[in-house]
Amino acid sequence: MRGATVILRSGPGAMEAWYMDGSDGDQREPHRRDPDQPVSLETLQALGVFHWKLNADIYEKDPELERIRKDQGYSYMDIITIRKDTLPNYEEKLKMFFEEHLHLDDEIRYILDGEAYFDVRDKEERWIRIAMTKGDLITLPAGIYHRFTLTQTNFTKAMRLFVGEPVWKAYNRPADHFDIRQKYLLSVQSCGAVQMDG
Ligand code: KMT
Ligand code: NI
Repeated sequence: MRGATVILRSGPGAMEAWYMDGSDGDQREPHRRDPDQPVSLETLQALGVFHWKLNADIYEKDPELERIRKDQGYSYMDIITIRKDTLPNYEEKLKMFFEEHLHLDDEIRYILDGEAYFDVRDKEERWIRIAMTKGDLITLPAGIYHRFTLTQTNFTKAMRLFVGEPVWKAYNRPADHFDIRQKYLLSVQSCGAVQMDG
């Protein structure tokens, strides 16, 4: 059961998320609204987005990570370092990652170093920016529209996890004809939780 082991955290050190302003300009900037409009972990959960905070310093033999991988069936993992001098076709890949897209499977990423933003669409199509720093593990459900960018530090090292043989194929929006997209929409509709920060 995916949500069963989620630990809700608040206060300093918690993963932060906020509604984005609509401005153009550098995708690596925070794009917070003025005044700031934070988004809670509960709101993210209602969208099917789950989060764990782990100790990335011990990722190579972390019993908590092992337990999550076992519980969730994340049999596959690799590590991607996104930085100009280490990633082949860096510019092209970053451009691709920032195109609004979905996958037919969950996207699971664990930030081992550096930082990154994952943007997800909420039910009203607004962009929520999720600020990921070292130790944040996130799961985006299959069928959710999202995108990825580096921050102004231009560096992240991330573990990619997957259930079984990985499929990285991204379908750029519009991709509403996929069953998984319709299934996703139904799954968020049935969550009738009251949102305090929407
Ligand atoms: C995706 O599909 O959005 C990505 O793989 C993002 C980059 S991996 C840290
Ligand atoms: Ni993706």
